[in-house]
Formats: sequence, structure tokens, C-alpha cells
Amino acid sequence: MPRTLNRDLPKAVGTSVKIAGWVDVRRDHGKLIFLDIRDRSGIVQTVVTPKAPEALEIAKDLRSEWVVEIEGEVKARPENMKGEGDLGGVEVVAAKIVVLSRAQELPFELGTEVNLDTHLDHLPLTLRSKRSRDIFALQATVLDAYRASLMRQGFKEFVAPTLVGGDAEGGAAAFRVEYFKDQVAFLATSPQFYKQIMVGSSERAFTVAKIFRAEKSATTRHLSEATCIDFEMGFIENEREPMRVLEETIREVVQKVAAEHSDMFARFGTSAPQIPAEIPVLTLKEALATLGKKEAPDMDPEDERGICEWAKRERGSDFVFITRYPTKKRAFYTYEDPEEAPYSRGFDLLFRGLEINSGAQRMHDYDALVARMQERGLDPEKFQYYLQAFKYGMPPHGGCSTGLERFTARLLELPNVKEATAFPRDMSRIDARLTE
Ligand code: AMO
Repeated sequence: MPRTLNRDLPKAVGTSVKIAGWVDVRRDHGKLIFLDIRDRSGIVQTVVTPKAPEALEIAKDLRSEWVVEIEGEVKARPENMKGEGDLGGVEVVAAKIVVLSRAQELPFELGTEVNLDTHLDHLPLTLRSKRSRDIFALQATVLDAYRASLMRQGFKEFVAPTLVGGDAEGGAAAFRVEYFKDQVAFLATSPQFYKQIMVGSSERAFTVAKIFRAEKSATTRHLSEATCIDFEMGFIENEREPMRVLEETIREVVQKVAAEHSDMFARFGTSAPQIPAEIPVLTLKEALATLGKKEAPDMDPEDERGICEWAKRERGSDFVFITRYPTKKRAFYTYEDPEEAPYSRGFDLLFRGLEINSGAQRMHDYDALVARMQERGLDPEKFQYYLQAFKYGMPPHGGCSTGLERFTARLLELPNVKEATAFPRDMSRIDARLTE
């Protein structure tokens, strides 16, 4: 008999089926044993009665997370016995149970609240919890919708390399790789150079890339390995164009997430984010003035939270753009218009108190870029490969990068970005905790 997925059981009332999955919960009631069986499509109750004595004997041994196949008849549950959700109206009366895999006793009941370290120590188990399944179902939708939106807007996906010859961000600490003859390599801190090079090939390019940051800081928003969705586009007037593309993309992602996971936000004690007709845009100067602060070269995490509260209160927006940071605070490739000096055409997008995206118009003139490198103490010789893109004709261009884990974490208001990472790496963890 072929397997039926739990979600198809309401259409199968009165027929015999075979379901397969994990024992989520077992409950004993007198001579009856109830098993909640979890598969990728949902959880359904099965009941084992003395009318199937062999199945009942097997059911007596079953514990949470054992993997089973159950054959039986699908019945509608009486009105007063209905459970929650779409599958609450049916149950499977077991005729036969086959154990596919046993599970050892669990260290704690799945779904009980444990501290973050304990949760991360046991990810092969805790990723099965409803909370984790929700988070990563939402993240998959974010990725899918982000890609679809960029493709609709004329961007082509490419795959960026992870082994690189230098640190694109200059300042973000890079992991060294000792392997190559006569050269130290690094793990990429950003696909920055490659997406700019791809503008020369496809005008509008995007990539979903792994980035590696050897930051010696343990915070709720930093990972050693993160996932970025980066895009870059040619023929722009200024940074407002990539900002508009980003805004459109974020709007489409939020719409898709809200449509597909409407019930999820309530489970996480939040709601779908609010985006007004236009996401508010403030210069750094305006943002600091709004917070009653003196001019400063950057915002600290408290300022980011403060300005997001303002945007929500005054503009009904969970998102706010900050522009016009001082050029010297931004990466060397950031464009500065002489009339706007000393401010750059870089921008950040803040969402519910956190920077989730950073971008800019870039320098596109070869001579100006070489001069900027020299100003910053970078040796243009070492960037000859990248500089070819500019030597051989590069239009004015710009783009940006969204941190997938940060975006996911703020969508569900998770307190730590690590919870929005299936397998997080930080200073003190690669799967297991690292000893000091
Ligand atoms: P930036 O360094 O701001 O910009 O990175 C872009 C976005 O990536 C995410 N991010 C991180 N997430 C988790 N842990 C980290 N350690 C981490 N570092 C970065 C953030 C951030 O907004 N090349 C530029 C982008 C551009 O100009 O297009 C860059 O790398 O969400």
C-alpha cells in the first residue's frame, strides 16, 4: 500500500491507508493507546484498540521520536472529540504497526523550553520541534520569495566563490586559509567584488552567498558564518534605485510570508510586519536629531532600536532606511558625489531594531577607484583581478546585501539570530561547544 501524507487524510475518511512518521506524543487511556504521528505535512492522531492485539503490543513499547508505519482506517472524529487544526477532525484506527526505527530516551521532551545552548547542543533533535520547523519553513519562504522577486525585476542569479584571495570589506576580520602555494587565501567576507564584476556580464545580478566573519564579538546578532542575499544593478542615477528594488523585494517577501504563514506570527507573539506605501528614509544626521542626539559618524544598537520605534510610532513602518553615512565609515568601494562630500551614497535598512541590509552606489571609475584604494592604504596591485571590471568599462552601479538570518529573526522577533540559523557557527561553537 502506498503511503498517504497526513494532510490528505481528511479526504480519505472511510478508507484504509498507510501513514508513516515520528511518534510525537503517546497517551494511554485505559485499554486504548493514542499516538500522535508527525510527518512533513502535519500531525494526526491514531488510536490503537484491543481489536488489533498485535498493534497494541507494539504500541505499548512506542516512545516519542520512534519512527513507524501505521496501516488503518481513517475515521471522522465526533464533533465533541475534535482536535485542533485541519487534521483535528480525523483519526486513524490502527490495524497494523511497523517500527522503522527506535529512539533512545530523549534528554528532554521535545518542545519544552530549554536555554539556547542546550537547544543548540541538541539541534539534530530540537530542529524537529514545532518552533524550529516554523522558523525554517518561514526562512525557506523568505529565500524563495526573495529570489522570485529579484528574478521578476530582471536579475540573474549566479554562484559566488567562498575561497578568495583578499578581504573585500577591508576591516571585517577574515578567516585565513593556509593551503595554496605562495598565497594565503581567505573565506569570503562578502560576495561584493564578484557581484560587481557580474554587472559587466548581466547588468543585474544576484547571489545567495555564504559569508564568513572572524569577529571577536559574541552578540545576539553576529554569526561567524552567515547567509547573504546580495544584488547589484547597473545604470543607476544614485543609491535610491537599489533602495527601491530592495523595498519592492522586501514588500513581496513580506506579502508571501504573511499569506503562507499567517498563523505563525501569533504563535511567536508577533504579527506580520507593517510596510507603508513608502518605507521612511532618514539621513544619519536626521535620524540622530530625531533621537535628540549630537551628530556622530554611525549609530549604535540603542540608536537603531530608538529610530525603529520612531518609524513604527510616527510612520506605521517596521522598516526604516538610513542614508548619508560619512564616506570614511563605509567600505572603500562606496561612491561619494563631490557635492555631497563628506557623505557617501551608502545606506542601511533597519527592521524592528536591527540592521538587516547594507548597500550603496559604488565607485565605477577606474582611476578614482585606484586613488581611493591608495587613500585607504590598500595596494591596487593586489586588486588587479577585480580592477579589470573597471578597466574594461563599468556603468554607474549599486546594490546591497540582506542577512538572511537577521531578517528571519526579526520577522518572528526571535531574541537571538542563532535561533534563525539551522546550524549556527560562532566564536564558541561549530555544532558542539568549543572548549576555551
Ligand atoms: P555588511 O557587512 O553590512 O555589508 O553585511 C551585509 C548584511 O549581512 C548581514 N551580516 C551578518 N549577519 C550575521 N552575522 C554577521 N557576522 C554578519 N555580518 C553581516 C547583516 C548585514 O546588513 N558588501 C556589503 C554589502 C553591500 O554593500 O552590498 C557588506 O558586506 O544583515
